[in-house]
Amino acid sequence: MITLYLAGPMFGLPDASPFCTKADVLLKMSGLPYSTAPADFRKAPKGKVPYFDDDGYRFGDSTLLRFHIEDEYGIDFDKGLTATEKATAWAFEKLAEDHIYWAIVDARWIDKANFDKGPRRFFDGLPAPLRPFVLPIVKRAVARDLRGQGFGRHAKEEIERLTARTLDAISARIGDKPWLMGSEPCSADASVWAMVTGLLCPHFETPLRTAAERHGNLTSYRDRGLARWYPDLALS
Ligand SMILES: N[C@@H](CCC(=O)N[C@@H](CS)C(=O)NCC(=O)O)C(=O)O
Repeated sequence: MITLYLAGPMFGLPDASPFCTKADVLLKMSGLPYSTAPADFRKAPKGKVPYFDDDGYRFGDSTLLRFHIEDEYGIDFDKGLTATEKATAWAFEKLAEDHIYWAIVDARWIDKANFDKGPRRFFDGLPAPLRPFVLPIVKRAVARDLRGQGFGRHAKEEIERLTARTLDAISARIGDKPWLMGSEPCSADASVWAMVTGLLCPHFETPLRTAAERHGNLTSYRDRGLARWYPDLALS
């Protein structure tokens, strides 16, 4: 049986990490039995969350989880999609992961007010005397990753413009359909939904959250996924 190692629910979200949410949604979509456990970064095969164990086979990366479920359990997340539709779904998934994810990281880690009510809480479990040493190290590592990805080199307005264009594209792709590619969720919805829901999180004030809220079909997409996968979660 698969065990999914997660960051855990926080900020009114299914998980503090959109990639953990994506993995959890993929497993819910698969219908396979699975269990969840708190992640320990020191044990993460790739130093990131989520990571997984399937009867002793440990691996990391949410997309590799999808491949593992498809290969080992014969589940087709994209059943009924044409090759062109699958290509479109894949491109939207990777677009969300390259733009929305990093816009979330920027908004939560670099903006001081959001950091104080958000990621700073990840360190609450550390002994207080250690926090002044550990926090700056981790913040520097996140800023370095943002720079490596590219968003960390942009002005705020540039990040907002790039990501707003991505939100426009996702909104246009969904249109008046319930899901990205049609009447049922496909593999890409696990990721796009997790990213959109993370960006729309009411706990954080960001211009991009406001931009996303202007798209009525993105907020109803968020609500549709919550009702389907997390009916007990009150987003606050
Ligand atoms: N490609 C990975 C990305 C996972 C990822 O970036 N996870 C973040 C949390 S949302 C993380 O563990 N960051 C810690 C780090 O980069 O050191 C996946 O799809 O699982």
